[in-house]
Amino acid sequence: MTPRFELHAMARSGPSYAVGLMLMLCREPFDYRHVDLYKGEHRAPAYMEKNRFGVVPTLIDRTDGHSYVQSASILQYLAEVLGKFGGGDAKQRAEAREWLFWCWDRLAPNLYRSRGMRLGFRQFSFDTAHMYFNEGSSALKFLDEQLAGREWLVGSGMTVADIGLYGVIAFASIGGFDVSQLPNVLGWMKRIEAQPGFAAPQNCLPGESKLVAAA
Ligand SMILES: N[C@@H](CCC(=O)N[C@@H](CS)C(=O)NCC(=O)O)C(=O)O
Repeated sequence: MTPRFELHAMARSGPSYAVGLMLMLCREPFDYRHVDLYKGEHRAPAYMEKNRFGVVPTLIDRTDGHSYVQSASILQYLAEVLGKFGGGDAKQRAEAREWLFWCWDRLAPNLYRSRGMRLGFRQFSFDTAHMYFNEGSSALKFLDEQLAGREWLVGSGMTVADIGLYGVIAFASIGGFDVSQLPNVLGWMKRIEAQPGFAAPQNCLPGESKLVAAA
């Protein structure tokens, strides 16, 4: 059977991973289309028609063919239409959104820029690199404090807030961040990793296009 969703993404991209992980945790099969950023496929007119921002990921819902973009928004869309990991009520859904907004404000840019520099994709002056690293470290420390005495970021179960932030933090070590020094973050990560359907980045999205990548 043709799966409902088609994910256009790249395996080593954190926001792509977060959406792939959500689909796996929801046990939702999806077709996977590899977008080769190195070849500039994300800037090709056909792709830009699906994603005006020219970035991965893009999720197509074949119910009506609409393209959904921006990983945090995609996670919330999936939570809504699949009825999973959205939060128990309107307040919890708002809280999950707050964490996702915070993630793309304070956490993800600092972690990804530090990672991009280490991998040689981005070049920054010493001071700028230092600023991204310090701000990323402060965001992780804040998260560790917020998780003290809590199992999940929102309410008493896993939500898209946990999945979205996990997708970013799973790549933190490549940026030079040491989460082993953050006991509450570490425990929270282990709880996510223990969920049925969980897949680590290397097992979640393939390096090439694949039909029905998840079952
Ligand atoms: N906020 C966006 C970030 C997407 C993003 O920056 N993706 C990167 C890969 S990790 C990308 O496509 N970069 C290509 C570019 O910026 O040209 C999301 O969450 O979807």
